[in-house]
Amino acid sequence: MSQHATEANFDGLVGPTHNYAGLSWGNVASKSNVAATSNPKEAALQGLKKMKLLADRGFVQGILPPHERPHLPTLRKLGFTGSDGQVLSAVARENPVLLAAASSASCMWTANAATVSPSADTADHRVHFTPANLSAKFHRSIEHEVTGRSLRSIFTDETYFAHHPALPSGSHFGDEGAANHTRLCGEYGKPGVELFVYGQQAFDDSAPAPKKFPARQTLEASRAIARLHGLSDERAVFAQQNPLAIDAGVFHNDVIAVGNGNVLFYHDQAFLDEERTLNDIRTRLAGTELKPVRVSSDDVPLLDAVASYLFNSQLLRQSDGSMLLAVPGECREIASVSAYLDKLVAQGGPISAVEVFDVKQSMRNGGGPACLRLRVVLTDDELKAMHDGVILTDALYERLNIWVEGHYRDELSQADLADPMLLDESRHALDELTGILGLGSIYDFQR
Ligand code: SUG
Repeated sequence: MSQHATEANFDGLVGPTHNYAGLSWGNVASKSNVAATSNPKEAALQGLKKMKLLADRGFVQGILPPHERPHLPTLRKLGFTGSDGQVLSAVARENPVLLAAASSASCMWTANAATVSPSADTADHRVHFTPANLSAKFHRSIEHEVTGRSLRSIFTDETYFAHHPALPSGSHFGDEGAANHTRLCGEYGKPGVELFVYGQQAFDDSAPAPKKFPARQTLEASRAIARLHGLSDERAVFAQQNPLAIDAGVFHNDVIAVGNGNVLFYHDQAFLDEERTLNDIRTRLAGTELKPVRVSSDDVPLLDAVASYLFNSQLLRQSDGSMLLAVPGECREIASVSAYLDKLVAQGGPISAVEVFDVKQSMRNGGGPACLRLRVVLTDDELKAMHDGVILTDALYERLNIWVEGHYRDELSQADLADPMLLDESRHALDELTGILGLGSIYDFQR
């Protein structure tokens, strides 16, 4: 028995401490913009505008709130003591990079918030959520607890929703969430195939692995998520990412591939074994024809794909069944990619339209349109059961624009992170936000 279901996108609202700290080795944009001055206000408004444009086109658009940053409880766990102001000045003096890590607004990239399996795929027919442990980077490893709280306060009803804690931390079970997870299907409400892409096998030293940059997702983590979510062998495919792509800056699979419905848009360098990956999907998609849209290196060299974030576009199924590709503005600045996009639309394949979004503030840290959203497929009953205060309406959009204008700075440097006023401003802003979104007390400072 299947029910009508919808794909909802939950975007991370950019937090007041959005900054460029160069924290992500292997993520080219993060490293190349280290110590640039950021504009948190513009970043948040760019994100909201993307959400609004998609909501106006009829897509269900939700919001996940930013986290409390700088995160004083983390700094206290690491031995800093005294008042909040004393903690901030001590860490700024002793280890400014640690202060930046505890201040990162990185939870905005909600493609890394969790892995979500729709109820049509799971053994108990509930929607399953596992926040990603994000073990590969310290600044991201402190996200999963509050992410879990947010998800539980939005998807509370246990009749419909099941929540798991993040996997054990440590590199063996490194898990980066939906950025390495793609669901392919016919109709959203019918059972689909969940493609888990991993960078390396943690317990097998002899298996292929990247040589230069870290592989953040392990096969062992992907398998654990599939087990926890109750996915049978018919519902899950595990494929290794091409190590060469990781070494070229593809730190998540969503920088080189994106799928939706029966369409998989990917670069010829995405997978270690392309043929097997496609075959494994096809055999499980019984009754639904997979439509691969393969981009060759001749059309778009791997480095152009990384620089433009072509594959970090959102692939959205429109009401008439055609696919819209929501690309970052950088795609129109790189000649090979721009020419490819024109060809893509002209050739009359499954992707019929391209729309450009300006998310430059996020892009400078390696986060494109697809990084900024977590997809959750929900049946009509599940949609009714979730907390609707986080769904973007015209009124909420207006309210959040005013909230950003009132609380956010338009300039933030690394030195500013030690300013105790910034901590105060952020806490005030977030306290008001949980009220606006009706989320209850999800932050440590509220407890
Ligand atoms: O984890 N950047 C993020 C970007 C995440 C992009 N997400 C997806 N591809 N789904 C990361 O590397 C940079 C922060 C800094 O350097 O200040 C950062 O965390």
